[in-house]
Amino acid sequence: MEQKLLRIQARALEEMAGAKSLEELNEIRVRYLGKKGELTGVLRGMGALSPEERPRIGQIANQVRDKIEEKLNDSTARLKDRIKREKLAAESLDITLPGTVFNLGRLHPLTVVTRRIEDIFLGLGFSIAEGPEVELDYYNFEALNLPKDHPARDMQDTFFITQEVLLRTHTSPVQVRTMERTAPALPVKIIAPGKVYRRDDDATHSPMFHQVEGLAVDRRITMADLRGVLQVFAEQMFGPETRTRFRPSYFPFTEPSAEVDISCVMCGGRGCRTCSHTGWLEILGCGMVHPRVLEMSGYNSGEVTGFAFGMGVERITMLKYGIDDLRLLFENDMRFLQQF
Ligand code: 2NL
Repeated sequence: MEQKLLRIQARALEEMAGAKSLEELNEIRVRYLGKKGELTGVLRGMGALSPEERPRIGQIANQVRDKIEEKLNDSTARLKDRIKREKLAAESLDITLPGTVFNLGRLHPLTVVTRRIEDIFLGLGFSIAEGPEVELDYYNFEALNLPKDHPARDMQDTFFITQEVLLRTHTSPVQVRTMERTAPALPVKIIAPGKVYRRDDDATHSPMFHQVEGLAVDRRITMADLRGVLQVFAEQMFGPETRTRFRPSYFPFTEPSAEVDISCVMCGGRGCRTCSHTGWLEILGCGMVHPRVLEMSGYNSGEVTGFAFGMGVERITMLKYGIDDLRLLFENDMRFLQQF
């Protein structure tokens, strides 16, 4: 009987070693340890043994059962582990790989400054107006008191599409269109930010650049209003210590006209390389809207007045951040852009 038990054990272990699936292992378990299994069969036959033999064979039978059980559990665990590892290896997605690094985007300095300008004028009660970059000669020039033969048209070398269609050289046409739509209602208080185009391309000029123009039309608008608005703008843009000064100038669409300087952002007005030792930096042009411009857009120049101004966003940006070369703003070099 002892021999029989040991042979069963040897055969069970051998079959287990060859098992290739969990199902096979389970079949082996049933075949040896199950209710109708081989080992169970042998144990039933123990009734025929003598009382002296019974405990010894009983002990051997228990050892054989324990051994088979232990090895079965062992094999099952090992097989489960192998199946898991094979499944992982077959997966196309390895979740332990380092993740993809996404670069965070940011706003271009010209966008940052345009938005800052917009915020300041929104705070002063202005609205934002927009219009086409491909314009009619009429809105870009004629309606601004620049007839076809006017020499001041040469001040802004123009990209023409046809005789009457061009790329706007300033955002003034947006303001003309707004006045035309609004007149005779009052007031008009708008800024017009956007791209403008001039046939210029060198170290200090780009054929495409950005402008923000402003316009206020109402009864009794004076140059004092213009002065006050631009002083607030300068302080909010460049700091509360910033001073401004107006110098007489000429634009065909304003009379009188002025150029506005701020005290130098680098030296505070004491004089340095940035301000050519004058203490002042030019930031924009402005004036009182020419009566003919008001009339052409539908306003009675005997009843209403207005002020207007225009600034280059590139110039403001360069002054605000101390950028010394205009071209840096258009090259899209990440080493430059990542500083903002
Ligand atoms: C500059 C000067 C200026 C204006 C723009 C304007 C617009 C209308 C009527 C009258 Cl609709 N004027 N715009 C006035 C004065 C100066 O821009 O140096 N810009 C960069």
